[in-house]
Amino acid sequence: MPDNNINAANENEKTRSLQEHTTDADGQFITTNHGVRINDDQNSLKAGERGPSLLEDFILREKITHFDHERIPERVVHARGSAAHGVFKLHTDMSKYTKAGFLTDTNRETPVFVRFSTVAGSRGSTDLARDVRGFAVKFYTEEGNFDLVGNNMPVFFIQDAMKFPDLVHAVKPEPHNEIPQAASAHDTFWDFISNAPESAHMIMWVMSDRAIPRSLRMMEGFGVHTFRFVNEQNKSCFVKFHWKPLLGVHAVAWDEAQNLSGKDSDFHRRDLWEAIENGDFPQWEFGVQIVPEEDEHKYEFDLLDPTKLIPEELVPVQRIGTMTLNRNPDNFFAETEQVAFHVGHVVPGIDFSNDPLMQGRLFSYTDTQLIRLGGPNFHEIPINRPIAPVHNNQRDGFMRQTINRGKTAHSPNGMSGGCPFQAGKMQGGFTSFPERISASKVRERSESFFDHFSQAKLFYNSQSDAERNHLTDALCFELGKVETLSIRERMLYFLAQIDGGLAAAVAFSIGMHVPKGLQTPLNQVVPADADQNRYNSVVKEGSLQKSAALSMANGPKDSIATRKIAILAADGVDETSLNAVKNALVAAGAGVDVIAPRMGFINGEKNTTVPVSKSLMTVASVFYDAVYVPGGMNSVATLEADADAVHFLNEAFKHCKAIAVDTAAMQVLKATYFGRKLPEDNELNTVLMEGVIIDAGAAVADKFIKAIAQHRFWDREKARKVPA
Ligand code: HDD
Repeated sequence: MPDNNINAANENEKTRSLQEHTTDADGQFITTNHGVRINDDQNSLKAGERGPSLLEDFILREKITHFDHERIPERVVHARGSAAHGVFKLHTDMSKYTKAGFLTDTNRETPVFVRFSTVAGSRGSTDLARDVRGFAVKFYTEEGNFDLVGNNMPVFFIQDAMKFPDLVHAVKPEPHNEIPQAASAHDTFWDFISNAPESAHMIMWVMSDRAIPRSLRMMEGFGVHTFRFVNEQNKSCFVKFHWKPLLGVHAVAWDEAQNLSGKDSDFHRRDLWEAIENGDFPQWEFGVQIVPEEDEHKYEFDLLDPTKLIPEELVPVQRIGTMTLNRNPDNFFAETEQVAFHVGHVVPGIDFSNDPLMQGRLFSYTDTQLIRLGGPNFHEIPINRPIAPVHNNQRDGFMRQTINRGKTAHSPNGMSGGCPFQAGKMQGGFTSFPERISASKVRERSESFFDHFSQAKLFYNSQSDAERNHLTDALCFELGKVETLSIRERMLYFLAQIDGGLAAAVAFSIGMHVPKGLQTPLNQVVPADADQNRYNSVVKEGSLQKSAALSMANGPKDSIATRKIAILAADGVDETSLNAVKNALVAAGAGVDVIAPRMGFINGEKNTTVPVSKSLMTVASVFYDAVYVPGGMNSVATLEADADAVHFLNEAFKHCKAIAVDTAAMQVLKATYFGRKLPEDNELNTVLMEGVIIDAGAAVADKFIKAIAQHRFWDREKARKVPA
């Protein structure tokens, strides 16, 4: 087959393998699982119309039995998730570093399946929890599946997999009463953290707005660990993987997140689904940071320590390809729920490092699939099947689907001519990088892992003022919910190692003082490896003080593509302005909803009808990125008197969103908390009214579009006076 056909064929291969297992009931008769047509699926078999049901009713028994067994255990972590199919297209050949085909052949398109998730909550929990987001990508490459099982944060809480069950037990709902769901704001989590100074850097990330993304489409992704690339000459280098979203990295406000959790706990899932249905395919650039093998010990941190990142100022991220998510799953359970990722799914050209967190993960993922998916044949579930052919002597087990022909299931064999053959290096067989190791067997952690606070400081110092305020507020919220005083105290001591001002601000909010030393000797409650000395690690001289890449404020802000804009209107609206602004927003790539007190249609002041997308009863400003109020005397009079409409604007203002108001709709603005102050309050006008655009008719559109592209006007929070 010519080369270009191979790519198309492979891309189709995955779709075909899924389609072979897809059924569509259109125009079909209902049958039992064994293919017998059913003539009545609504009534059980009874002895007489009013008599008892009969045991012989195999149709009833099959239906109920299958139903009784519908649930499988949810993932022990990352239970709540949403996924999509897509394609990865390489644009920069990486053969200098790796022999992985999907990273060397720029003509290939590699099918992918990506699952995003929260970590702590159960399967039905809210999308908007303050949490890390999982970002797991399965590449169906021609040489087998490569899973990049990462997160939207580049570091992790702990350095050794040995501590993972403790971390997870601590963050999950407390065992006695199973409270709280999908939240880290409780005693056990902070008890663990306060005793694990290695988590300092990750805590900065989790308390930052990265933990409350605006959209799954607007998150970065990271492979977290240092991996190895291995090229054809068997030369290796270290590599960190990155995903950079083309839509930029954006977050919601914490108050908004909490509000959304009640109003639409599927907010992220819906957003991803709808974007793909609308053809607004989310895209990420795939990036790599390459570190030559000889530079392994060049940095102040250890490349094997998963609580550290490599600042982009030290090693730039090279963008090498683009991932596009272009198809929603057909069936949530079959695909999103049954997909099984594993850090150990690598292909020739990619290898592991000795990061002790990664090493533990190499065991955990297959083990968890065995219990979650019920046996060793989960690789046969359509979503997990590679497009590369599978041949080996593994056999049988629960739910085996492959029908292996022939007499042999052993190797070496003569009976089958030695098949399946081992693939030598020239035939693409996987060979582990022959890293030289000479060491004693110890349960120890390397000294090079002991600096816990330098990068926590780096992160904190790299944030914009607004981001730092949000991070501080998040800690005040979380520790404010902690009931045990000694935990709060330890946390204040912990925070003081990162930034004195941060610790003082949190201490003030939770009504305590930052302790000078630790009141509770840690070695009484935790093993020696968390002793007080480890809290006192010093930022090394000459360290990088700031890294621009760590702040979301530095991201691109030049597009309103796929943003959701609300237009508030009622009967009598000035439809000319409404349509002009709406058309301009749509032309710039945004989605627009006309929202009115009731659904159906409203009449414009020129007597044309305007279709209504949603009623004020069913939506809220938290579903939108910005809001516009056109003129029209009757519409304005109605909205001014409508508490929901006024609340909509107040809330949008509180959450620092762009707001546009026609000069003919000033009455509505005046009915709001912030608009009431307009005429006399100049101090508010400058900072706080940034992002509030007042103009006549279509003239609003240009300024409004520029404002929406800014995402948020966080400076408004300085006043902290806005109720909503
Ligand atoms: Fe994990 C799931 C990411 C550390 C054990 N993990 C899971 C998922 C993601 C991550 C994205 C969900 C995959 C999906 O969508 O199905 N995990 C991470 C990252 C880590 C990490 C980025 C640190 C860098 N994980 C980690 C450790 C262990 C595990 C240290 C155990 C030693 N993770 C699991 C698991 C899960 C899992 C128990 C639960 C469900 C699953 O694997 O399939 O095996």
